[in-house]
Amino acid sequence: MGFFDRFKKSKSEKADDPIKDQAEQQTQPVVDAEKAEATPPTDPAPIDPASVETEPAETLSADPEPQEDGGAADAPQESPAEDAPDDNAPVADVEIEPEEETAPKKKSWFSRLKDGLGKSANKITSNLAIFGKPKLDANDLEDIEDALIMADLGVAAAGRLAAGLNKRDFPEGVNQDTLSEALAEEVAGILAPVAKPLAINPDHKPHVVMMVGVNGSGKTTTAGKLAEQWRQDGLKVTMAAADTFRAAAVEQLKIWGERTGTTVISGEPGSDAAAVAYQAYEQAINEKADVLIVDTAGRLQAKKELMDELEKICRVIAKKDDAAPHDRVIVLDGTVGQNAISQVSAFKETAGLTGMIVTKLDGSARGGVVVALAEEFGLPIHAVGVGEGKDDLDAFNAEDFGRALAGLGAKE
Ligand SMILES: Nc1nc2c(ncn2[C@@H]2O[C@H](COP(=O)(O)OP(=O)(O)OP(=O)(O)O)[C@@H](O)[C@H]2O)c(=O)[nH]1
Ligand SMILES: [Mg+2]
Repeated sequence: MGFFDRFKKSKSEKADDPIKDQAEQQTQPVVDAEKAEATPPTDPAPIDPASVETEPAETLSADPEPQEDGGAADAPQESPAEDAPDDNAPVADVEIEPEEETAPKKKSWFSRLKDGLGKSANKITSNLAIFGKPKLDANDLEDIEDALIMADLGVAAAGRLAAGLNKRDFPEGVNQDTLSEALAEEVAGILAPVAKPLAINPDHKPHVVMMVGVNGSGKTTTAGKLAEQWRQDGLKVTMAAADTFRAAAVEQLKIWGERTGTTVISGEPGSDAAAVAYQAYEQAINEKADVLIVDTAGRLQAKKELMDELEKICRVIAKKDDAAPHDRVIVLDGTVGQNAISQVSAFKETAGLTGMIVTKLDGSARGGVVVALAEEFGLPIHAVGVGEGKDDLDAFNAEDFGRALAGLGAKE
């Protein structure tokens, strides 16, 4: 059973469980770096055993080394995109599904994706009111292209989609339905080559997945969601808290570790992120973990020294296995629109990205950017996030996305 099917199945069985409530739930022990059999890396400064965290991080409330990019941490939800438009749905305003007691049944994955992309779909379909024509003319095509650009699909993809529509016959004439169906198919055609689930290679023990991205894009939450998914697959998952800038980041990952039954390895806030990642890798190897997820700190793509740190993490991890980190996944906030393009460009250069995950598509008016990303980079899109719960991540499905973006129902 594939990622998508499995999630469809599991979603109907499970209720949402926002992380905010998790702190109150019973906790499971978390393994600290202290327990790792540490062979300090030669490249980064080795972790001083005395600095390795032995106490719960609640005492460490201040940022030992505040992030220069202003990404600090207390406001991770804020979009870093300066050009984000007013119609962005702030995370705080996103309606979270009610708890189990009040939610008799969770919506299907497709309905949630369709709801999430509803604003983008409206932007497109409200501009496609073409009725009763036998075929599309040049003006129609121009209007369609404009509507797609306004819905964040980007100039290149919009042009390609309009050209694709231009080549089509409409035996039943052009109307809202036939045009939406055709558009959904054209969009799916662009997305299909990049819709690739994040596959764990069993020959890698562990398979190392590094999460990167700008502040607040959803890295830690997505790490937790992936841990849950892989744990459900029967894999042994370890997570490394390589966001050492702030104590709250470590705590946040530990909560995800508790709620997903996953080991979390952390160093002391302020310690060298590369050293923590290396030590976690060693421990994961020793414990025969199947997957190691390395959660890194958010960083603005323009800050060179912070981007250099990512290179260092990769370099140090590669000392154990040339091919590691095996996946370097950028997590993108789906509400930032075209800014996602420049984020991918910068991180691709520094971290050698292997794939993307787009979050916060619930309530984003800018989900069309996923098509622009596919057209621009051709990098795999592994999954999309539509909520804060541990089950709110699913494999990226080109056909579903195309239909939801065109405002259509699921394919029968
Ligand atoms: N609505 C919604 N919220 C999400 C989604 N993914 C993450 N969030 C929320 O976005 C906020 C930021 O998520 P984090 O996972 O902390 O982001 P991050 O990239 O780790 O942030 P930094 O470590 O500060 O860079 C949190 O409030 C998450 O609950 C999603 O798919 N939908
Ligand atoms: Mg984080």
